[in-house]
Amino acid sequence: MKEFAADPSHPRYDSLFKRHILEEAAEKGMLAGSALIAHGRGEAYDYLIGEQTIDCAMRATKHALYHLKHAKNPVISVNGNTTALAGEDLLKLASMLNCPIEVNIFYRTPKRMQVLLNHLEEIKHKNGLSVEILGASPDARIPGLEGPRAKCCHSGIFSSDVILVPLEDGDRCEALVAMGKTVIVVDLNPLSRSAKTGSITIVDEVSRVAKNLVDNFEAQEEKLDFPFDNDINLRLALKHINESLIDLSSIID
Ligand code: PTJ
Repeated sequence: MKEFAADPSHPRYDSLFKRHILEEAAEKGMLAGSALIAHGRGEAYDYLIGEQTIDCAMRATKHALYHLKHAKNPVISVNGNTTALAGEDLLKLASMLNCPIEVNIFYRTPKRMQVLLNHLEEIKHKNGLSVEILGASPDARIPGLEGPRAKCCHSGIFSSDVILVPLEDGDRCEALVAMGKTVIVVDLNPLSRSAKTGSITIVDEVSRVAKNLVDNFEAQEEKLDFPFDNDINLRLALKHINESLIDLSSIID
């Protein structure tokens, strides 16, 4: 990794570090042209959320983990931003779940696909993990979508019953739900179409979510004794944002 100038004592260190990771990923050709714009939108919401995992996000994370652990064919789908920010923890999660990870990008080019697949292979070997990394040879299509964004792998996304798909496009999210899958979305924007369409939406930053999923994997209770309603959970995230805006405005004279 190239030298990163900010000191860990800097109050915005975490945020600056994520930007640094994405700048490097962009230089390697991992990201879509609009990836940094998407990240900036996420950053704005994260600022309002307080750059922390809020209670409703942890509740959604625990439900997501429960569904992933009890799935017949779970799969983790990753795009450019997700691979750069959370690739390592999501590979660890795939290894724990014994499921494949599939590179599936919205702005698909053969070159980006190859760079992302190589990046994941490198992390996999560095960590000594045994995970099937899919995406190189798509052999199925997501019904209801046109063009290259419909491409997927039959043994991965197509056949999955539960899919973890962070930072997903609204159309594709709808198409995956229409296939009857439990679709676990990660999106800092509780108002996005994906957030509203997903079966379980985790309103949290993707690298925090990936770490929480790995850290809670062993401790996860076998039965969840509280019900989960995605609409209610999204309203709780918006309520948190509203309340923090009121708190923030009270400190300005
Ligand atoms: O790699 P590709 O080709 O699949 O493209 C990936 C992007 C993200 C560029 C593409 O899917 C895209 O344009 O996404 P959108 O429609 O801008 O949506 C991205 C959503 O993710 C927005 O609602 C952001 O608020 C949210 N977001 C951005 N960064 C993060 C995030 N959510 C969680 N963690 C983040 N780090």
